[in-house]
Amino acid sequence: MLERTYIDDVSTDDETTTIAGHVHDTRDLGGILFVMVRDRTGTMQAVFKEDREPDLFAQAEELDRETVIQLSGEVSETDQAPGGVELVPTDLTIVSEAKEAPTLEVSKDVDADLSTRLDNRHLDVRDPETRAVFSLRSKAMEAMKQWFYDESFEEVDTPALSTAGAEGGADLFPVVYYNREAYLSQSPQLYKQLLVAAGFDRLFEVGHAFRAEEFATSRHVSEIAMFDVELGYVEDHHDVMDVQEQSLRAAIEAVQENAQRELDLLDADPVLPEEPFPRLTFDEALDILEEEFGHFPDDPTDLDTKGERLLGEHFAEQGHPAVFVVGYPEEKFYYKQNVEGDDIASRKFDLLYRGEELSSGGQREHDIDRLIAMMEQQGVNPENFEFYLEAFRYGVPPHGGYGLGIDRLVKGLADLDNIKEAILFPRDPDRLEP
Ligand code: ATP
Ligand code: AMO
Repeated sequence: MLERTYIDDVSTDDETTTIAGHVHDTRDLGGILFVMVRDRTGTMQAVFKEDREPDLFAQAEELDRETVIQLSGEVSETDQAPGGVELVPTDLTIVSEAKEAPTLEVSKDVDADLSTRLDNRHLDVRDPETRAVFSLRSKAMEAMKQWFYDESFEEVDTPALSTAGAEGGADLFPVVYYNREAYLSQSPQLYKQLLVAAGFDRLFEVGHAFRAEEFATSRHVSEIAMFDVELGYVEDHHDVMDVQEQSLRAAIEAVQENAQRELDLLDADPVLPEEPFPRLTFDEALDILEEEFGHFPDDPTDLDTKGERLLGEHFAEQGHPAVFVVGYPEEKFYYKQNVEGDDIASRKFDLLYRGEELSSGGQREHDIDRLIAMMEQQGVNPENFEFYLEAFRYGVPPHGGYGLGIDRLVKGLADLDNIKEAILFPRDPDRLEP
């Protein structure tokens, strides 16, 4: 490996150090040249003085932005450098020269529109603010996964190619699979349940789900990073919400602890109150929308985008960015519905975070007769789901789970306007590259 210390790890206690990274920017004051070097942890100023090191100065004067260099020298404390430290180099190595000026500004505060940024994503992610989104994302996912490992969940991998869609027949991407048609997975839903039926008990999967939806919103994409969870032996959907709430808290706390630099760069502050997330029924949600806002969703069996936003505003005022809405009517066949004694239509919940749906989940129907009846009622042909139903002919623990949109989570944590900013190479109906 090339010798180097990450910029974030350089301290004034070090007399000398070696850093490596891209030339972020240069400033020539005549006889004194400042070179900002950028690595994935931050930027650091290096100062070259003509009278002290004329050869080195001449070499540094030739540096183009985005050239990769390695610098060794003395670490010096100064109020005048961003970060309070600067490097006085004694050695400069050009590792890889930038052959052209970047077509997208990396170092200047020039806002390109999102589409241009995404077209030039390899340059766009060089921008420290954009880069911070992905370092935040990695830290959030690390913490989230760790919570599940600590709670004795196992990580699984289910196929991305299959013959049936879990979320209904529409919105599937067909692919040519040898001599027949297959589909990209919309959700690992059916496999999660098969595994819990088989005794896996507590599992999670970080995977991709594909939805061929026509959309033009700031919170939909065609390829979604999904954090899926399933657990057995639940009493009801509240056990599932507990897991969702606790793991989200752990992820957000870890981000606040370990990603302060990223949050500062993004000017984001994802706080959660100590009190539990409110859990309101679907009917209560509709009542709030009607009474507080005079709003009636067009489809009375679902919350619309505006309804979610208004509920978000309502609860944000009470200090709650995260709210569960429980008991949506007319849901997919796999949710437990019409349970005797329940005052809700189903045991399905959505978690709204900052006024947008972040996850959906609930308790599943584990009785095969009720499951088949539910499929028939919803116009789903049970014969197409034989591989799934088969598992329910043997013992199946009561179970539940949820799917959380990782991209939406990052959008919320980093306070981004558009979900695509949270994805390195997003896919939408008009974008299949880069
Ligand atoms: P599902 O309801 O299938 O779980 P989802 O997880 O994609 O869908 P959202 O998209 O957040 O959830 O659905 C909530 C609301 O978002 C919908 O009631 C609708 O108002 C809006 N919405 C959903 N899909 C689209 C779309 N393709 N274009 C515009 N708005 C949409
Ligand atoms: P659902 O279809 O609600 O549930 O998806 C779960 C979560 O995935 C995210 N999401 C999306 N994000 C971006 N673009 C999209 N087009 C998109 N569609 C969904 C959302 C959503 O809350 N099988 C169930 C989960 C379960 O019950 O376990 C499912 O897939 O954040």
